[in-house]
Amino acid sequence: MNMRNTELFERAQLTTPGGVNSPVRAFRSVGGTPRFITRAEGPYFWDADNKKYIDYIGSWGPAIAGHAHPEVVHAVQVAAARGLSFGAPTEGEILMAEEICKLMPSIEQVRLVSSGTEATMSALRLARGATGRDKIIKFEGCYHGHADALLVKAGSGLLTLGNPSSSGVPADFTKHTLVLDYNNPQQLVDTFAALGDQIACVIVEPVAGNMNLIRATPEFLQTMRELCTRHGAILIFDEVMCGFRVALGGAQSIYQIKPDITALGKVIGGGLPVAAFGGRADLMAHMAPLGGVYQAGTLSGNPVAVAAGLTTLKLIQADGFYDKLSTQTAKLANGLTRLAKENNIRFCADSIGGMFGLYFTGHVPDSYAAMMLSEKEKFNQFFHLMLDRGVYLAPSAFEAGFVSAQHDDAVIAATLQCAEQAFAEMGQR
Ligand code: HOZ
Repeated sequence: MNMRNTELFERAQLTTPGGVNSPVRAFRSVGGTPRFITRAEGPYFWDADNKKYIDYIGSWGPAIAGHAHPEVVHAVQVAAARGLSFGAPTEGEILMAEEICKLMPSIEQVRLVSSGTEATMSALRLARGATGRDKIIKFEGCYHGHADALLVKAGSGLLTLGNPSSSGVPADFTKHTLVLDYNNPQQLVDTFAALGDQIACVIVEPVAGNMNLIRATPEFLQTMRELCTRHGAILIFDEVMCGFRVALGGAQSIYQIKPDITALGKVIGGGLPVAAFGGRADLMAHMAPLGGVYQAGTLSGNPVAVAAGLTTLKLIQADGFYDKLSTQTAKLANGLTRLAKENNIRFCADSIGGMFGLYFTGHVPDSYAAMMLSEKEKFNQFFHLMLDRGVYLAPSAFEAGFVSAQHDDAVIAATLQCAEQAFAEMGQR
């Protein structure tokens, strides 16, 4: 049992810090041996010991159509056969930009990059360049990639290590970063009243997915929008995680709020490295080569990655795609809630589109502080009981989960059967 995973993990640690290339994968927060994945198909993946799992991270969001979707794989093969990377423009990049602008009308122009970190980092530079101001506002528990200025009281992998800020970031680099509480509109009002003419931008995950799933209240986002407009600050929605996940038009379509800039990633690459930032054309005109805000990348708009992304964007526009995705995700969240209740476990769950949150608390949390009240040990127990039974949840109590279009009724039922046993065992402890 778990022989080859253990062997690979030991070997990986000799040449890679912590044995992983992204901290949350190390299982530090939940304990145990990370699974080394050998292949994936639809809603499943298999580890190095050939154990099959129902996968609920979907590569942390991108695998919305299911793993190794035949159309995506075919598009990648065709593109790869034509050449892997040119460092010169391609028509695919235009198609991708047109598709993004069509699906998210707040985006009039878009620049493709390779990772969510690049997208948010560049969006920040653009906001500062366009306003000539330095200060930025972010919110506790929101994670916007690992650029220095944003790695303050952040979420995601930092929380699995128990420290929401990173060492190696000079205080001088974050002295312009103001960190406020998520879902606290009054704090925003007060901060803008004091510093409004110095604030370049507010950056927010409109549906947070890096301190587990937490919904913004409409009032919070509306206040933010109004204050940014009134004070000439730029509103950046970081929809790297929730964009094309919670709805076809992203969280901004649900809340009906138009950000000035949006950062995207994950789904738009369909499993390959594509991310983007875009927004108002007058703002995007500040980007080089038109304007003075510099940003560049050898693999930006890579033709193979764009082919995967374009095909995925086509698949998610199929009739009823999001209705089905939301229904399946809600079935999972509701089923888990019911089973936990039957076993007297303090637990609740929430879902939006294909994203879900599991909380070992009495109420669905609405902030980082509320999320911290969740019983982490209970989550860890549940995680391992499910993992043993072949269900792979995010290996951290602070990450959202993801359902794909291939998680049909049979897959959800199999998951709930495992959960029934897991909760029953937890109830007996
Ligand atoms: N930052 C990702 C989760 N929010 C994790 C990325 C990964 O480990 O692949």
